[in-house]
Amino acid sequence: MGEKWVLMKTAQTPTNIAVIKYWGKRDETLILPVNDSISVTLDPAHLCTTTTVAVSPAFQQDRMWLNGKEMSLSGGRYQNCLREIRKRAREVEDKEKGIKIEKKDWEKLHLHIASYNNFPTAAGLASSAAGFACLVFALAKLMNVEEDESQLSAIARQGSGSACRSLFGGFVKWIMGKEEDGSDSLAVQLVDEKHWDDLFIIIAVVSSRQKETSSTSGMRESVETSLLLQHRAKEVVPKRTLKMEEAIKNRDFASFAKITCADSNQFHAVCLDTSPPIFYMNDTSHRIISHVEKWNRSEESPQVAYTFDAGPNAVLIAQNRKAAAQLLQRLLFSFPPKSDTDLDSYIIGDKTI
Ligand code: 2P0
Repeated sequence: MGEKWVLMKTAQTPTNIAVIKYWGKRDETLILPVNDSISVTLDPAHLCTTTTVAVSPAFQQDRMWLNGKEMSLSGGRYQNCLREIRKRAREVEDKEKGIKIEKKDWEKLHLHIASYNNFPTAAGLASSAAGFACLVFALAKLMNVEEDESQLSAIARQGSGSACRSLFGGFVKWIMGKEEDGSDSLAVQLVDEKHWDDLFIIIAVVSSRQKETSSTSGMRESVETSLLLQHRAKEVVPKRTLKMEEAIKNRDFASFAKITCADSNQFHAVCLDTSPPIFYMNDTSHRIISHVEKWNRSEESPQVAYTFDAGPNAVLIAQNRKAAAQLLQRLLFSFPPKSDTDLDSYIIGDKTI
């Protein structure tokens, strides 16, 4: 091998929004959850991470830049992902460039990684989900890894739990698994993105500031102190997951909305049941919930589902385009952006208003 070449691959991965939430680990190092979760992957054009990975004999060490700023790769999560993917690297040949990397070369070659998010990092918009999924997928392409998306999801999971669900489009289930080594804790696609394509998602960015309690430490405290979490993981989620799968399969929006809202509310109840309590939602988030609940009750069947992750931003899933237009009209009237309602903006498809 000469010293002058660089081989690169780029991947783009959308974020996902859980409709049955993951909250709590049974193994912190392997990132094994206490319950199954289900999510919807957003359209790849929006809220996504783009990652370019490069390899060259000229690189002296592994390095990574996030949104143009260099960051450390020394953390266990990055190291675990890099180790697992390197283990599976195979021979790569680019005849045009005259490059041949043998399987054994990957151990001594270093990587440069450049990653961009097109949405606020760590504001409860699941940036780590898209980030680790994209990193693992891009590296798998670069290193000619044979494993399928589900097997790759078990590697992405070791970067960030929710990342395993971003390897697929459509609706995705993260099966918690039973094995101690985590080999069966992986994501599977329930239905693809075409199955229910009239759903319309609007995100109300209540605040784009960084959240105070990270998901990782928040869920650790919940596992240690919340009795509600135990009940949720053992009794509630197993039944709810089956009902949600049924609702998704049948495109039954009424049932889908009911379960989605209930699960978001229970996740935030677990946060309140944690000692000391964790407050991810704020007054504006609560007012959005009241507004949607009131509207849904005034109609024959629910028009919109809401769900909130580890932050105050509302993810609103409308039944169809017409419901989304009505929702937007209502939101803009009651929660105008950049006003004293403390709401930053709305993200609708590829537009921010
Ligand atoms: C989810 N969240 O299912 C839940 C709902 C936030 C609320 O997954 O420690 O960033 O990296 O595994 O994946 C956020 O947790 O946590 C999350 P780690 P992650 O989407």
